Amino acid sequence: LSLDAIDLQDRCELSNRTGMDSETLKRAFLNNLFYVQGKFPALATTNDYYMALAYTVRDRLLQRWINTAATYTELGSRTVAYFSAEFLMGPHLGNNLINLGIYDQVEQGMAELGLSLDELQEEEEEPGLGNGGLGRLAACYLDSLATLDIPSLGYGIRYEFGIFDQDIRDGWQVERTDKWLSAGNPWEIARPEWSVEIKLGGHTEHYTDDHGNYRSRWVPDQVVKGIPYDTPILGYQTNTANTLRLWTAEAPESFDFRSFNSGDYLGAVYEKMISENISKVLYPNDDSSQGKQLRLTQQFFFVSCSLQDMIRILHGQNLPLENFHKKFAVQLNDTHPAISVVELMRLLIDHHQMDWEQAWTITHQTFAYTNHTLLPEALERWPIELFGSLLPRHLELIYEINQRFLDEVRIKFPDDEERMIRMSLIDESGERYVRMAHLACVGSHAINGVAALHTELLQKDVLRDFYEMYPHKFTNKTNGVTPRRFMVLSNSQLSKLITSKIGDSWIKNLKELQQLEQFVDDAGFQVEWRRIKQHSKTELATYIQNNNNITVDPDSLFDIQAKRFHEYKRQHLSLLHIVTLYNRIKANPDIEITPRTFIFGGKAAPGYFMAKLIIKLINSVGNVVNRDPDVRGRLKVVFLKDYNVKLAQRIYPAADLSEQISTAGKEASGTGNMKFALNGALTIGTLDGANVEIREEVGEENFFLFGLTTEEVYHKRAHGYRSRDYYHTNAELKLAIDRIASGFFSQGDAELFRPLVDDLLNQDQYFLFADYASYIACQDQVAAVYKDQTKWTRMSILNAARMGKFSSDRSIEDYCRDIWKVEPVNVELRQC
Ligand code: B1H
Repeated sequence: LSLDAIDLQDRCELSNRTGMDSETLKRAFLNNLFYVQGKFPALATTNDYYMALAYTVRDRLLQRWINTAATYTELGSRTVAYFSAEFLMGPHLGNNLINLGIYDQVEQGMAELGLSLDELQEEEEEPGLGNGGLGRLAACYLDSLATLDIPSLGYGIRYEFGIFDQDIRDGWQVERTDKWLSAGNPWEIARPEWSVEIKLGGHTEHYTDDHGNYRSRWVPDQVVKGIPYDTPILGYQTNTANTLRLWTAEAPESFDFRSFNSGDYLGAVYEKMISENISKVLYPNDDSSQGKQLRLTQQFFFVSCSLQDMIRILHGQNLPLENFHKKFAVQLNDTHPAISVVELMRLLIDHHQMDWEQAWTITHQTFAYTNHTLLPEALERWPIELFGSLLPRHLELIYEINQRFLDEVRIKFPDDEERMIRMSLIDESGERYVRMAHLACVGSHAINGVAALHTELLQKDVLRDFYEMYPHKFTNKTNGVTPRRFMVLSNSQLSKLITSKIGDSWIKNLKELQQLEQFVDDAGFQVEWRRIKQHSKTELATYIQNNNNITVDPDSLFDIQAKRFHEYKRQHLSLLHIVTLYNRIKANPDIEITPRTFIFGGKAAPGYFMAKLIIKLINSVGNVVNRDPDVRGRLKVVFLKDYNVKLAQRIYPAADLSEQISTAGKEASGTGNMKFALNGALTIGTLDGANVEIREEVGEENFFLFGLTTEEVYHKRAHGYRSRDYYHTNAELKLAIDRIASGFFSQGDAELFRPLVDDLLNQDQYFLFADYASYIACQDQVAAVYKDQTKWTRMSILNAARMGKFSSDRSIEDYCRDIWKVEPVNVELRQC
């Protein structure tokens, strides 16, 4: 017997590892239960069954994965590398079943074995390697890249602890570590043979080489090893399976040896521990940067691993280094991987003896930068001291890049010293900092925002100087979401209804949803649409009963805000609405009111006091409102703990109303807004982020708009905004604030919420008071429309039907065409 003695195809069939019919799948599943889990049914746990099924699915992925890799290697295909510190993938099992096209077979097969596929999916610990929108966007983009057959790699960090698990105790958020790997991860394969070494710290040396050239080298004082773990990313109804490659940090063996020989055993173990800290934990801040050395180390670690890996791939395909930018298009997901620009320069110049000009041409043609935020606190800057002590060679290179860049600025804008100071890669206004956004702009050939309004504001404001310098680099790329996970998988009933009417090609071409418009006045279709929404609401109601022990009425309006907690997102504006409705009932218990269930979900950064206080206030208000007999169950307030991808998939289908109420000019895009509307929720929202485009698409008559515009916010801020004036002139607002301040919701404790109340009365930097009246009036209108179920259903159908633009497939097509210049590559199944 030799390796190629048996025909490869025979080998697959013999081993039952590729067949997709229900009988073969069942047999493979039982095989895996025996040979992988070492269990038989009498002793098997739910986790054993989950693992057996996961391996059954993985075998089917591997066949496609190997074919994909073989195809790309042979063709030397141009490849997108998506660099991101976060990938918020969500559970893999269900999504892979959908993309393989075997969900229904497997569900049936499991049922025949007496198992519930839902329960097995519930068993999967999701990889929460991201905070919120930015990480989830990266995951949606990987799905779309594979679905569109674009050769691509996701590069990031395999955090041992992802985003913390959230518990609620006495109404407060409590964090628990996320041990997502503890039951093993059947979806990844370690590739220790492709490990790379990373240098850190130390100093630089300068010398003249044999050819008389002036050269530099980096003498580090620490070396760590990066080990890649690969996860296949299968596209929908295609053979393309791309790779998500995440790096784990370990101490190199050689390092242990050195200390061993010197007898310092404990020292060696300590070094090992320090090295392994690098990929230990995800920083849990969304939309704000923490200037910690470990964070910069993480960024440099995964970027250097990835670039070295790409050079290995290039060499493996016998391509010269000069072709780096032809082989690879690298997208920088915000500035977290922006150090790439300098690291690639260093690798080309110091390791591969390239001259500066050529290295720079390759580098800036390789990278493109996506900005995700306008918030000043999220713009990354590193103190020069810290930066230089960790990356001494990179600091030298940054000075050089900066000098050449400022020379360019001087030529384009002579005698404009102010501009040079503003644009420098180094902030010298006080303590000196490296400005990562400036580095990303200078080192990239393309710069984009994530919604039309956001890109416009970047050009007018945050990156204005760079826009004036390089107008050709700027484009908008409005975010999108994958309809596979957020419709087909999570809302199967609605998906099946849609498919029964217009066929299933909308799943790959979301614009086709528009065809639903022909059924908008079809009474039978409306009934079905409503029945499915009602079904999803009932399921969520059961979840709430089980998890919160609160009974909610599925006939009430489900008003949902699910996203990270941040003052700019204004969860507390919704709270002011709740308290206002409650006050109306207390003043007049028989008042006519549309029954509502207010549902909140989301995590606060552990160090963000105000966000945590808002969570506490929601729970405190809920405790009072939910129990007050005067309310007669017409209002319910629910905080769903531990909002994550899994829970999001339950929530979107059950929403009637989607709260997208950030202060205008603050939310770069939002993507939850898209998932809600796609699932037939109506939006109440401000003219912020992608809300603007959603409203344009669904029609202003199908969108509940309120609040100040960005310009009005700017204007008010510039002319001295005084929130207290609104408090004194709006009686309902005053009553709501007074109730909170009085301790009414905190058992008489008037201190508890004082920081929040004081901030609103004295600062209110997010303009809640200025938007309050408009918000309440808009909510009253929502309540009135909801009473007309036919009208509401019509609006709901039109929302879903007009969401085609917001598929991540459309976003990815835009990136491919305008930025990456990359074409699809068809993968055929040849072998396994
Ligand atoms: C977004 C972040 C972010 N913008 C820093 N910025 C982080 C910044 O760990 N950090 O240091 C983590 C995340 N996240 C979000 O990106 C925007 O707020 C959303 O509006 C947008 O939809 C999303 C995707 O573009």
